[in-house]
This record gives sequence, structure tokens and C-alpha cells, in this order.
Amino acid sequence: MADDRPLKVGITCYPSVGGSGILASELGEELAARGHEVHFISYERPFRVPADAPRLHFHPVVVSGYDLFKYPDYTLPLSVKMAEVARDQALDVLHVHYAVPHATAALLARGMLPPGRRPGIVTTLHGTDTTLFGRDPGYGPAIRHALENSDAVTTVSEFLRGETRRLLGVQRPIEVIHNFFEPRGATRSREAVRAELGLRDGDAVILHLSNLRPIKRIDLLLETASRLRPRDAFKLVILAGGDFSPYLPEVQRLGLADRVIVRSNVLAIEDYLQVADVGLFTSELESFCVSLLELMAFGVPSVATAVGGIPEVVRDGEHGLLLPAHDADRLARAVESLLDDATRRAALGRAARERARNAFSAGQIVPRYVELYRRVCPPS
Ligand code: GMT
Repeated sequence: MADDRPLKVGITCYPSVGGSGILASELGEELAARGHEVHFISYERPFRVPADAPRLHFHPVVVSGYDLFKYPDYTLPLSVKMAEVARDQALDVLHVHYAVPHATAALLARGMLPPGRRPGIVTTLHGTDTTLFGRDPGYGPAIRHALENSDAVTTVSEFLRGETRRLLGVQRPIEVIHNFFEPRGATRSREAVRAELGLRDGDAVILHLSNLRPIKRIDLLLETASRLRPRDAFKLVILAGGDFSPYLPEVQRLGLADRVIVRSNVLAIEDYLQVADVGLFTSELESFCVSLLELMAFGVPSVATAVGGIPEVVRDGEHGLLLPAHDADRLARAVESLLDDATRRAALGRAARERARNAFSAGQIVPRYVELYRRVCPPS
């Protein structure tokens, strides 16, 4: 008989603005909406998790600042909280997003619990936990140990699975479960958002959303914008999940002060997704790029660098345009080609929306995690 009892799932992620935290938060919400009980365990309530939703709970990890420590330690208090929540809530599964240090903390937590009360551990790798920390001799062996001792390991793209094998030498099975996005309705009308942005009739909106980390290559994004012609027919709207001020001198130097609009830590991203004409992503590396998917779900094609897992999300010429990294001129020409051709833009946008629905919606992806949880959780 199929086991369809509701599960009790502990989720640990970084709560700040970033793809892994956003994905983990959305997954928690989707699981709760399907009747499962979800317990977030982190140092802060994740950015997009509502405080009052049924079956969604948050357990803060308190880190004490002992004078003895030159560097504050998060891993141990996190593991103690994970063990406490797993015991008190009888968790079936601990699902950790981003290996460092969450997967190690989960293993420690499991070891603190008596046999028979131990949840299954699922580790989802998101990107730099493999591509940056995986190469670091100070972290690599600990990550490999945590992956080898998790009950299941997933990556958000084929690309990242390959990199995890290559960089960490992990041989165990790794399942690819791509990211998903389920758009909510906008909170304001298109007209209201365009008015807020000070757009004139005919102004095109190029949208970029990211945490602005160096790997997102905001310098290349601005350089690309500075090469767009005609220069007074677009606005580059940046939804910043990080501090944009270091880039202000570059905006001035490139003569973009009247073209770039920055909004920080926006919760209702759908308000801006609905007014976008084209997305622009210039990352050095992405294992998936959730922001690209967010635009696709709104029928907006993007121009992006063909790096990492991006070609698994967007097929070049079918759902958007992919270009080699580092080439501001070619990126700019590609953006212009989409802004100049409304028919092609609409066709790519329709195909992008279809792909987002068919391959990367909650309905497609969340059941795969649930099925995985049932495989690893101890028999009840
Ligand atoms: O790996 C990171 O830099 C952090 C992580 C995050 O929290 O934003 O980003 C990664 O996870 C996202 C969600 O799965 C992916 O969409 C991003 O492509 C990925 N970033 C990189 O691979 C650089």
C-alpha cells in the first residue's frame, strides 16, 4: 500500500537572500501546503517564510559569543538545535540546503540521538558548496565525509552533480532534482509599478535579480548596459539582494545614472517580474540560476551567459539567448536583438513559460523530494 502519511521535515538553509535559501523556503511552504509539517532550523527566519502559515515552524539557533573563541562557532549550536527539534518533534527527515556547515551539523545531530529516533538526512548541494568550498583543502574532506554519510544527496543540476564527482571525488549515488518556482500574483498593477519606476511609454525594462556576489559579475552587467543602443530606450532594473553601493561609482563612470534603477531586498518580486521585457544575467558561474527561472515563469526571455547549469534551464534560441561569458559586446547585441523584435521576444517568452511550467514547477519537483524523504526516513 502506498505510504501517504504526512511527514515531519526539518529544513536548514541560509535565511538570507540567495537562491539556496529561497528554494528551501519555497519547498517548506509547498510541503506545508501539501499537509506535511515543516520545521525550519536556522539563525534567522528565512527571508520569504511567512510567520503565520499553518504547519510551518521556525526554531532559531542561538550562537553565544564566548571570549575564548576568536571565531564564533555556528556548527555545534546548530547541531544541538537540530537534535533537539528532531527529538521533540519526532522528525522523519532533516533536509539541509547547502552543505557547509549544515550537512556536518546534521550528522552530528543524528549521532546525538538514540537509534530508532534518528531522522534520515538529505543533503542538497546548491553551488559554491561544491564549486568553491569543494576545492578548498580546509573544507573539502569535511564536505566529502558529510555527503558520504548523508542518506541521500541531491544537486540542483546535472552540471553540479558532475562537478561534485569531479572536485570531491564522491562516488555514491547523487540524484539531480532541479529547482522550481511557483509564481504568486503581483501585489500591484503593471501601471503602478511602471509609474513607481518612472518609466515613460515605450521604455523597455531589462531586469536583473541577484545577491550581487562577485560571481554574478555586476561589473559585466553594467558594462553590457552601457553598450546598449539606443541608450535612452531602456531602464536596467536591479532587484538587489545585497549592497549595491560599491557599484555606484561604476554606474557614474559608465554614464548610466539615469538608466539604472535599484530596489533592495524586495519581497514582492512578482511586481517587477510582470513589467520586465528581457532578463539579463552575466554570471561567471551558476549551477542553476533561480532568477532566470523566475523570469521564465512570467513569460520573459533572458540573455544569459552559457555557464554551469544555465543551459539545462534555458535552451539557446528556444527559451532565451545564451552567450559566452565575459563578452559585453555580444551580450549587448543579444539584448538589443530581443528589444528590437517584439514577435521573437514573445515567442521565446511563451516557450520559456511553458518550460518553467512543464519542467520546473512545484507540481513537478516537490513530489520528487517527498518521494526521496519517504525512501530515507526510518520506518514508523
Ligand atoms: O552557491 C552559491 O553561491 C549560493 C547559492 C545561493 O544561496 O544563492 O546559489 C546557488 O544556488 C542557487 C539555488 O539552487 C542556484 O540557482 C545558483 O545558481 C547557485 N549559485 C552558484 O552556483 C554560483
